[in-house]
Amino acid sequence: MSVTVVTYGTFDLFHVGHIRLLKRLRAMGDRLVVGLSTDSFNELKGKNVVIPFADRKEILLSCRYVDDVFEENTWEQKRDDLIREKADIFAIGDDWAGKFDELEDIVKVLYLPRTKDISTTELKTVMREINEEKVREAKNVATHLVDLLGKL
Ligand code: C2G
Repeated sequence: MSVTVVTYGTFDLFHVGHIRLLKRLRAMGDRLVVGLSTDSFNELKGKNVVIPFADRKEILLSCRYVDDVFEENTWEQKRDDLIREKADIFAIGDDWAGKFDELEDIVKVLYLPRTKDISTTELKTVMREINEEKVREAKNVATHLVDLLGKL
């Protein structure tokens, strides 16, 4: 009797928090299928994704824990997806705790602890800070050059 697990997410800037969740989900069954948020659905979710859907899908399909990926375009499609995929378990990070309990009549619903100290948002912040530092350095160099030229 094979056990299919289904989860959903954006998985932007793929990081260790994502991989640890997928690893745990895959260990719960024999097949893990991911509903991957499309770029348009991310706009609905209020998320500015860095990596486009096609690349995020390719990355997930390259992950040893993921067996298949389908598009997540709406909030309302989960029930149909779970039936189509013959899911036994719906599982997602506990930042969603309680949000999908209405699916309990067709699948086991689980909320797993998130990995601490890593998120796409934090990665974006670090990248922005690195970029701002580079801009400051470039401005300092430019100012120094102007000073030098002024002395010629
Ligand atoms: N996650 C995690 N630890 C982190 C970051 C993320 O366990 N440090 C988990 C999230 O809890 C989620 C999955 O990784 O289960 C994907 O995270 P996101 O891409 O942020 O997914 P989200 O935008 O929450 O999409 O309809 C459901 C939504 O599509 C879920």
